[in-house]
Amino acid sequence: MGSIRGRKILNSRGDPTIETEVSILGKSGAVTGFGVAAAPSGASTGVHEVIAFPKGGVDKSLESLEDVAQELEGMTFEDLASFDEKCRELDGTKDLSKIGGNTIVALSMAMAKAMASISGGPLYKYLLIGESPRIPYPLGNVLGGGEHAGPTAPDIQEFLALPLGAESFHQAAFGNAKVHKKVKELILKKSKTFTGGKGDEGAWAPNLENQEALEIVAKACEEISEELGFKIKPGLDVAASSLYDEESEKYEYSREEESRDAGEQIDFILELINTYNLTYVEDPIWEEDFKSFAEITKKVGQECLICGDDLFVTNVERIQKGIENNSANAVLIKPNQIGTLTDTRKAVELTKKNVGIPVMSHRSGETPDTTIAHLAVGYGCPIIKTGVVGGERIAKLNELIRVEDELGEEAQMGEI
Ligand code: 2PG
Ligand code: MG
Repeated sequence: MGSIRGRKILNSRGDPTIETEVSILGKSGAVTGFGVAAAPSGASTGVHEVIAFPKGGVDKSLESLEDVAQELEGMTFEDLASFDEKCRELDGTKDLSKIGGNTIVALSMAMAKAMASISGGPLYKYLLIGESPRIPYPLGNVLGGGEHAGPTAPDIQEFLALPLGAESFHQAAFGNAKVHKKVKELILKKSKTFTGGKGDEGAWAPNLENQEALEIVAKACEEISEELGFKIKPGLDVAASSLYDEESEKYEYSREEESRDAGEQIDFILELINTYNLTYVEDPIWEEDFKSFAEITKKVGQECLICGDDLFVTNVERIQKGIENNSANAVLIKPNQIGTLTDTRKAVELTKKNVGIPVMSHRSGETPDTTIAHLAVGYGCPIIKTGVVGGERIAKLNELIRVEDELGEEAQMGEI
């Protein structure tokens, strides 16, 4: 291969992250392939995720990257899997704490792009699983709180819209944008002092209680569904690990000053699903309780997607444990939780075979990098969670509009 370079860039929160460039040289010594990619970062990270950056942060990662670059220079790689394996080997730790999971994921993504550029086709084609690409439905948060917003916002992290009735990605993305606007209108009716503040992912962050917020989002979905003539349904990312207090063994809702034990949390979530006709609930239970997850999944059947994020952290061993317990019927897929695209692909394949729906996802701290848009299409994930508005969010949405446009007649939405 040719050269590897890295640099410290800004993410959407104004924090530093890493961008890497990979070039591949042909036999004549000329550059034949090139790719550049940046790593995202989470605020509500699962404890079982790989370590994003080693002690010393992005600067330390950049130092390690120089050593990695020296090691890899002159080596050739048949495919992305062998490159990813070599990167893991160079780190040498299971949690990638030496080089940093974010550095390795940025390298893996840049290498995939470089290899795709040699093949002459788009990234999703190079990464394709199965016969044909699939366009995902966009799942986007229109209102939010938790770790992504200030202390007076709701405790629940994300109130989401999922336009499952849309016929195309284009229609679906604009549908979500309309719901986002409608939500602001409805918040203003309820909360006269609302300033239009937003959380990390562009969702409105009002001073409202959890159920007031959900009521607004459900109403907005209903009104916009009626206006547009296709179904947009509400969903939630409870991010319950951030609410759970291991000492009291309770979920602490500070907005309503309520504490719920495991049984009460299960009942509360089931009540929300029934009352608001929710189609998607992510992390309703904290990251170590596979059994309570399973109770909810069993009770909702096929009516609602119960998705594990912090529970699974895109890790095949944890997904396997979820399969043994029947914990969920969907898995959130975040490449930087596990470190390489090869590992990400394995998580998607295992999910499709034994769990249900893989949901490709952004992080709350993002850059305009569009890799996950291609991963969703190539890996055939029927849903992508990537926000509704904001430059770093629409970068992915607009890329998917482009892909859908390029595919023309061939464009098929994923199956749910
Ligand atoms: C989540 C994500 C993305 P974070 O919990 O699903 O919305 O948030 O990146 O902060 O983990
Ligand atoms: Mg989540």
